[in-house]
Amino acid sequence: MHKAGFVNIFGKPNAGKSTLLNALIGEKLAIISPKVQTTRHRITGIVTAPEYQIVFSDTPGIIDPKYKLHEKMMGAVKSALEDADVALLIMDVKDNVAENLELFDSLKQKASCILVLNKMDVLEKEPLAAVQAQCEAWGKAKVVTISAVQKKGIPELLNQIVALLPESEPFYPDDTLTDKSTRFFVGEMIREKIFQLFQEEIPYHTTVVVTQYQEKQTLVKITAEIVVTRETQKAIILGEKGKSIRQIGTLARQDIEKFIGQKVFLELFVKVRSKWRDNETFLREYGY
Ligand code: GDP
Ligand code: K
Ligand code: MG
Repeated sequence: MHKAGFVNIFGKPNAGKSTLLNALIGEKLAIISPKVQTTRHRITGIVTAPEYQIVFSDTPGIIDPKYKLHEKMMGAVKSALEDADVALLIMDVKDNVAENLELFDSLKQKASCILVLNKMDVLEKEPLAAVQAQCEAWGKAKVVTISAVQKKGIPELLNQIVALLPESEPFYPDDTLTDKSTRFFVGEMIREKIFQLFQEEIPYHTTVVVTQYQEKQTLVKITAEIVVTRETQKAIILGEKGKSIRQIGTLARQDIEKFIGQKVFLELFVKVRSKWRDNETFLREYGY
């Protein structure tokens, strides 16, 4: 009997959803940062074994929308809520348990749920046992404790997921890793560097568009635009004598080369589009 299904990851910002997706897939598909709202899309990663296929989706953290981009982000969460066969409800073990359980209750998820307690590496044994007991008492999901960063508890989590999967033929050919394009991941890797290098509002006013992706004989030539909302932000992204944008370029290029397994020539430009986060046309053009 072959099993297959959609397994979607939900939780508060910074619970470790994207880190978990990468740990489950064994590849860095989703970008990670200590900042909230790093993930803006629903990102799919596919695990295929002889007996099963799991189509995982990482989702943006659940928030109250403040601008149109936020609405699109919560739209991605909603679609994932609707098509889940199994929902992974993930929380940081150090976060307020009651608050998380209340959030999970509010999702009114009809699929089978697994409550994933993440970041076990940051808690001592006894407080961790107390959190586990509180979550077991909730009674609405199996509880699995993991460390996504240290890849602890992942095989056990996979076993629990497979046990809940419906009987089905696979949805994708067995060598498929994701449904997003290489261009998409290239843009995300550049965006990740901006989340990691810049403070305060800059990352939240920024998006990245890959405008050229050309495979040459010995390398791939990539051009991308970093879009911001103000001239002052452009100046900060560029940095003194272009120092900051060179740093973004160097770090992003290393990640992209690792991802596609080829040498990369990366050219970056900065563009000001004052209201892109609230403009339907720009949002669509930028892939939201
Ligand atoms: P998301 O917003 O839910 O997608 O969370 P991320 O995957 O982007 O992670 C948010 C932060 O938590 C990052 O700084 C991660 O490195 C960190 N993090 C994720 N998983 C773990 C874990 O198992 N242990 C610890 N100590 N940190 C983690
Ligand atoms: K994050
Ligand atoms: Mg994320």
